[in-house]
Amino acid sequence: MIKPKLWIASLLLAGVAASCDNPKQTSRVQAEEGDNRVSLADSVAEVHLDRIKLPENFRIEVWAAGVPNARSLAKSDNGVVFVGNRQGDKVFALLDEDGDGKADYRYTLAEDLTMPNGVAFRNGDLFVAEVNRVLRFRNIENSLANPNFEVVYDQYPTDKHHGWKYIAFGPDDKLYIPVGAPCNICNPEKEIYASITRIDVDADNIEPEVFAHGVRNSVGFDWHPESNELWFTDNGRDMMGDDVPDCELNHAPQKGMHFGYPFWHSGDVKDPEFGSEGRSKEDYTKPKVNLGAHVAPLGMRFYTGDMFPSDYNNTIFLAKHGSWNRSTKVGYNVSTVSLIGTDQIAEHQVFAEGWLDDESQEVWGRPVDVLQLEDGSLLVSDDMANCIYRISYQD
Ligand SMILES: [Ca+2]
Ligand SMILES: [Ca+2]
Repeated sequence: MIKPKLWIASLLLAGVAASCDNPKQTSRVQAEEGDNRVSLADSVAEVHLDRIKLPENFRIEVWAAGVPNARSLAKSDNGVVFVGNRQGDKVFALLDEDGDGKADYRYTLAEDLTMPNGVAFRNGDLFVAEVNRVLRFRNIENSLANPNFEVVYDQYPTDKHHGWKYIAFGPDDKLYIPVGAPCNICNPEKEIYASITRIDVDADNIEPEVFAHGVRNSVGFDWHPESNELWFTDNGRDMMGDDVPDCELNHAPQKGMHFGYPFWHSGDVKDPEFGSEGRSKEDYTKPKVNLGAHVAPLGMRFYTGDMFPSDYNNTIFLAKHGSWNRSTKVGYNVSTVSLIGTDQIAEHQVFAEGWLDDESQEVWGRPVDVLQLEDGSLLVSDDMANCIYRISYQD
């Protein structure tokens, strides 16, 4: 009989051996040929990676070039990466078949969709959110070359203003779907606007339930790995000047909280048009972090991988897409927010920057979403440079 200690040691050895054979993210899905498949072998991204500044021992490479308007990211259990579009009309699947840390194939899963920005994967199925519809691609890993979808729900508002959606499954197995305010600033009558909703995708009669109120336009969220509580980014209103109000990182530990829009912004900025219609600022939930005005925080995820130094455990990585209406551009980076425990903020800082040249104001790329691969490296999508980066760490 093997002694327990030896038994554990042999398990560990087996783990090490497996990770040596397979040092990077390998997709365990076969790259079937199909009319909707293109090879990415010769795709080149117009990027300036030499300008990207990262903390010591981190490295950035292009993981996939030739991904038009690459927006939200999701990953299947077996390593297929899905990519949504906002300005485009397509949804893509990317496959790194040989596991060398670069995607080899791109499948177009659907086209002629309306702002299919949101992607989420659960139990073998891919879910895609357009402006008013949620689509389901069953058994997607085995149907990349001949994908089919069914419409799960099509009764979300059709407003395109802030109508593109980020989606993700919560710990409660419900699909969380924001509905942005259909304007820069307004107080819509219908409760569903300026909210984060959730639906049970398997219900017979789907009825969105409002989970969080007073959210202007969230395009990124995740649940803390230990508390299982929701954290989300929110984009602040425009036309109040260069520095007001801040975009937000919020924490919603339970259903029914109100985050201030359209009455209060970034905790204590009273809206000049709608502020007097609301209650006092204490009656609304303040942001956990004011992220800066006009930085446009989009995708965010908690880091749970083994590759980065342990300081990064449960740290939030968030993509700042960058300003469009500020006299001097800001954002255009990937930032981190580290926590003490599960709900106190330790630090908010820039992690990767260089897509914007502060001096010349030249911009060559815009981070949109972040996604951790199985090996602990981090993908970052860029809808301007039409590519996906991979950030890795080595001592
Ligand atoms: Ca590859
Ligand atoms: Ca708010």
